[in-house]
Amino acid sequence: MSSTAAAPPIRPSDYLALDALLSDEERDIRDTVRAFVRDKVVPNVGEWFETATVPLGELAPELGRLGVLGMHLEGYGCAGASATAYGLACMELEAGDSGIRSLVSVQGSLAMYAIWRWGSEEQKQEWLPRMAAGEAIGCFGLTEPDAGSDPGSMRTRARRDGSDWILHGQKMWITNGSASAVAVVWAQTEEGVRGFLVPKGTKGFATQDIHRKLSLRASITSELLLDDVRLPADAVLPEVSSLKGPLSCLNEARYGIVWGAAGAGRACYEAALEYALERTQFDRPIASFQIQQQKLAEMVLEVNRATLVAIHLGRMKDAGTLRPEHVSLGKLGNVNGALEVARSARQVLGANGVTLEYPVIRHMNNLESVVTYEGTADVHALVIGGAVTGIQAFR
Ligand code: TGC
Ligand code: FAD
Repeated sequence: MSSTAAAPPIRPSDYLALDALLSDEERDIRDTVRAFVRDKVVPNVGEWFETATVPLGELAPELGRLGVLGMHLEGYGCAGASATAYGLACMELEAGDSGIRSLVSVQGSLAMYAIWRWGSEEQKQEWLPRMAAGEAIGCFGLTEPDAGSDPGSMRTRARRDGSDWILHGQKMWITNGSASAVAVVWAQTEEGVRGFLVPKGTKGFATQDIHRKLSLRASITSELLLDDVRLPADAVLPEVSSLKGPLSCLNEARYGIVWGAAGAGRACYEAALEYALERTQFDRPIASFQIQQQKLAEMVLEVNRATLVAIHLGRMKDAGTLRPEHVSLGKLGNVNGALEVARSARQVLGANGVTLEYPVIRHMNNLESVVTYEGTADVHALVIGGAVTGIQAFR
């Protein structure tokens, strides 16, 4: 190996020089979202988390103007960006807070994607432009009190009544629920699982927020109560009548989480590195102690590993070769990895690590939801196990 110029120094913020794997356009998009998060999210999110509020009325239109709502969808006011660009946006949003990435994921990858992929032209025209602009918020109702990992056991039912539908049941743990202008609700019917668009204010439809969460506090989580809700024939998503409908949306959102978790992990690593260099004990910065350096080495390793996986899956998605089993590997590895980084970073910060003055414990607590929603770590392990053994172990 010969070299004429000195190698550039390692950059702690980009150890493996992964920036070089991105195009100029991708870096521009990433930097734009990063600046938004730095200016609008980071200064406020500690307070939102503490008070369990999030100013969705202001944030959603701002995110719409930023172009990240339904960013990877084509037409209807959506940006039509590549999967990799969308992933980079998710990474930056979640480096701010998982709740903000959740808002964007649920809006774009779950509610909007369901309409975009399985809706009628009229439904798309009615909802997608307003949702892309952040003028209408959407939610995605799949989980129920007794049907979480096994959505096929859902009890919410819809039956035909003349040309109308009557929808009855309950959905649980629904992000953005009470703030939504439209709920995408999945229900059993005689024809299989179907999706229904339920506008806010429809008679018989109510929401109730879930309180006392110690995770994802800068995010609204609600129950949806559907008491014989009468809906017109055109409320049903016409193009799907099986569990494939909601599961196809989950593939999109889980893909965003692969990137988002890498962002949350990065934020924790950067906070720990900065703190370790500044904090002095025994007359030396704690970064000079081997035990702390080992923690930082493992953090930077994990953040770079997760980012590489995300970029690879992004390239596969853009090439049309990404499969749900690949997404499961990314979600399982990157969320578990981010949790390890967050827990280790929290220790580096000592007592300061338990306060909201620093981002670490907020990320750590958020990631406890991220590891559970969109398929628990166990569910994704079983998807991967099924793929490598050929034996399905869910039942
Ligand atoms: P199974 O019998 O295997 O399949 C039923 C039908 O679905 C199709 N299918 C898929 N289609 C698209 N993508 C996938 N990943 C798919 N997996 C299966 C399959 O081909 C079949 O189609 P058809 O037409 O033949 O009927 O389904 P199963 O009942 O055995 O379930 C498999 C399992 C366990 C993997 C699935 O149920 C699952 O993923 N469970 C986890 C549930 C989950 O992730 N819920 C998330 C709710 S939403 C949420 O958490 C939002 S959080 C907020 C945020 O994102 O920020
Ligand atoms: P369960 O399915 O009851 O699982 C309990 C435990 O059993 C887990 O450890 C699980 O891994 C394990 N387990 C289950 N089945 C198996 C098996 N076959 N083999 C081995 N272990 C198994 N849902 C929505 O529809 N829309 C939303 O917007 C939404 N937002 C959410 C926001 C937050 C903050 C949270 C926390 C959840 C949200 N969810 C949402 C719900 C989420 O998707 C579910 O919590 C998740 O799918 C798991 O379901 P569960 O909580 O009922 O756990």
